[in-house]
Amino acid sequence: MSEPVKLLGSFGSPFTHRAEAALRLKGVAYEFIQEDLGNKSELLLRHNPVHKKVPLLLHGDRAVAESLVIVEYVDEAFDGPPLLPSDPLARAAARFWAQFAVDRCSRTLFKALWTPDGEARRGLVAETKENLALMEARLDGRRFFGGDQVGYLDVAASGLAWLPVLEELAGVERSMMGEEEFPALCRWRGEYTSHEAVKACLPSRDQIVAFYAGMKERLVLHARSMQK
Ligand SMILES: N[C@@H](CCC(=O)N[C@@H](CS)C(=O)NCC(=O)O)C(=O)O
Repeated sequence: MSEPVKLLGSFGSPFTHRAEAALRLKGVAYEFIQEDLGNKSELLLRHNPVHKKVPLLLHGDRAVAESLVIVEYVDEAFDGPPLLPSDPLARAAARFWAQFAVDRCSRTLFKALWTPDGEARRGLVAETKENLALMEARLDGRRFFGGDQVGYLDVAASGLAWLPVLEELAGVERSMMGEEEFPALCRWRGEYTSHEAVKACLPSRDQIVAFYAGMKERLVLHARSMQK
C-alpha cells in the first residue's frame, strides 16, 4: 500500500499552491491540512523546525519543506506526467528561470505592491516590469513555459496568476502586468488558471483576500523597512 501523503498549508498562500498544484498535476491523492499560521501546529513545528513555515509535505513519516523543493520531490517520487523536462540542459534552464521568478521577479513585485506611491515605488515598478518582460520573452509563443503541458516553471511562477487580486487589495490602479504590455503573460495566466488540475486547488478571490487582508498592515511596514 502506498504511504499517505499529507500537505500542511494555508489556502491563499502562493507557496502552498505550488506544492498542491504539483500533487494535483501528478495525480497524487493527498490530505490537505489547513495550518493556523497564528497558532502553528505541533506537527508543523516538529517537521519544519528550521523555517516553521508552510507548505510542508509529509510522505509517510518523511517530511519535505520549501515549496520548490516539494515540487521537485513530488515530481521524482511519484508517477504521472513529468513536471521538469528530462533533458539536463532544459532542466537546468527551468530551475534557473524558477529561481529568477521567485528571487527576483516575485520579490520586487511584492515590494512594489505594498510600497506607497512615490519615487521608491516608481523604481520598483520599473524593475518589476523589466523582470516581467524577461518572463514574457521566456514564454516565446508557447502555451506554458515548458511547452504544451503545465510544468515546473509554471508552478514556480504561479504567484503571478493572482496578481490582479493582490493589486486590488493593495489599491493599485494600473496593473503592473497589463494586457497591452504583457500579452503573452496574461494569456499564460488564463491558461494556467483554467487548467483542470490547477483549477481544483486555486484559491478563490475571497480566500486570497482573506489570506492577505490580515497581513496588509504588516506587508506595508515590511516594504517600508526594506527601503531604509
Ligand atoms: N520559501 C518558503 C516560503 C514559505 C512561506 O513564506 N510560507 C508562509 C505562508 S505564505 C508561512 O508559513 N508563514 C508563516 C511565518 O512566517 O511564520 C517556500 O517557498 O515554501
